[in-house]
Order: sequence, then C-alpha cells, then structure tokens
Amino acid sequence: IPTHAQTYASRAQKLKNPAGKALLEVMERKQSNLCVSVDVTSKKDLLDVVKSVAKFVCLVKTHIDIVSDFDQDLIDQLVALSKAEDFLIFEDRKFADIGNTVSLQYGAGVHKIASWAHITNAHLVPGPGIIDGLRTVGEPLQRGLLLLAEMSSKGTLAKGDYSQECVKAARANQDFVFGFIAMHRVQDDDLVDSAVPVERDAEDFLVLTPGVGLDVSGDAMGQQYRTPQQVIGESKCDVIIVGRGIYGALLKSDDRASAIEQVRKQGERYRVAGWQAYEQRLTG
Ligand code: 5BU
Repeated sequence: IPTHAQTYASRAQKLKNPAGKALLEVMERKQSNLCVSVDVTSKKDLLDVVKSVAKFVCLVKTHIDIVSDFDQDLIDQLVALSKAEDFLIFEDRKFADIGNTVSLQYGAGVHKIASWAHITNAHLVPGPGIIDGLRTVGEPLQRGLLLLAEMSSKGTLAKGDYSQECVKAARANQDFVFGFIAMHRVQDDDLVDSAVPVERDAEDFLVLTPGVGLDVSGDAMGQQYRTPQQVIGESKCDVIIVGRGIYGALLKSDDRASAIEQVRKQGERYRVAGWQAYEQRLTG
C-alpha cells in the first residue's frame, strides 16, 4: 500500500522521531489533521483562539515573535492547554542561519523555543549544518524538525532541485527531521539523484501544508490558498495549516463573543473538511 493510503496510526510506527510519532498519534485520537496557525499579536487573542478551537486541532502553530505582550505566563498557559486539550505546539520560526547561531536562537533568548515547542522548522539555505545545530538543542528534549521544502507563496524559490535537497537532508537525519513544509509529497518525486538507494518501505515523512482556505483564493501579498480536498486528497499532504480562514472573524468583528463563536465554528468546519479528505484518500 502506498504510504499516502495508509492510516495515520499505522504510519506512527515508522517515524523515527518522537515528536512526529506523537503528532500522528494525536491526529488519530482526535480525528484531526488540522493545524491552526494563530497569527495574532496579543496574548489574550492567542489564548482565546487556541481555547476556542483546541478540541478540533492536532497542532497549534505560533509565530511567537509577533506577540507584543509576550511573557513566560503565555508559554505556561499554552503548554497547560496543550496537555489538557491534547495537541502539540509548532513554532514556525523558519531558522535560516549557521548551526551555531540557530542552536542559540532555538534554546536561548527571550522565547526559549526549544523549551516549549514540540516542533519547529528550518530552511536548508545554509546547508546541513543547520540541522546539526538545531539537533544539539532539540534532540535531548525529544523535539522534531520540519524542513521547508516548498512554500505556498507566489514566486517561491523553494522548488525543484532545492526541494529535493531537502528530501535528501531529511533522509540523512530521520532521527530528528520527520517531515516537510511542502505543497505536495516531495519525497515521492523521483528526481532524487541519490548514490544511496532509497529504502522507501522503511521511511516515512509527514507533509504539513500552509496556504489552505475554503472561501478565498489568496491575499494581497502573494499568499495562495487551496482547499483541504486539493491538499490532502489530490496532493497527498498530511496536515492542513489554516490561519485567517479560522481566526479571521476576530480581526473583523467588534462583538468579541460572536467572533469567538465564529472562530470555533470555522475550526470545526476545517477539521471535518480535512478529515473527510483523508478518509476518502484511504479508500482510494
Ligand atoms: P493564513 O492566514 O492561512 O494565510 O496563514 C498561513 C500561515 O502559514 C502563516 O503563519 C504563514 O507564516 C505560514 N506559512 C505560509 O503561509 N506559507 C508557507 O509557505 C510557510 C508558512 Br513555510
């Protein structure tokens, strides 16, 4: 059976990284392949969005450096919610420096990302040393890394050979790298010019995909949206990442209570859409 037709539960056994395994297990338990991207700039908004969609998501994605009133209490509350409501946390940090620098950015500073984010991601622009640097901090904490093999934005330079270099680097680091940010199953592209034969049956990588929306096709700054059916069904990705499609009402409405209720409803709607696309994929 091709990997994309296997259940999330069965795939959990093949992943070598503990955070990746844990993610697949949550997905199965909650019947959710939905990651909410909470790109709001206040602590209160962030926690309110997370609370209202918590039961529908397997993963909460943050850009912690956009929160104006960030403090350690935000992290403590987010971590408590992740345990109580059974989801993992993904800091979308997009590391992009030499190994030594990223190890400091990951472990130290104001945000101490490694201490609370189960998952983070990195560009491969600097070369494989970036993985080594992040691993020194993340592996002792059982964290997992995603490589940015592709992006959702118009004109992205992350494509073709570059994406395949990400696949090669992931194969060489399966203990720590458990997948990709990508728009399709990049690991199935047979462009890989690898001296080492690829042990397809022995490996698995998750593909997490941003640029997902049911109501609009893009924004004014190059974002491009596809539906859960296109992403999970046609492109065989594993997790849909949805931001404004879910929390958008909060930015538009003055009526807080009704905005929060709309956020909840959108969370439910995207969970159902993502899960239905997955179930259809399993049955071919
Ligand atoms: P949106 O509101 O659903 O458009 O938010 C998408 C989120 O995913 C946002 O946090 C981006 O930073 C993130 N993202 C993306 O949109 N496209 C990409 O290729 C990558 C991340 Br990588």
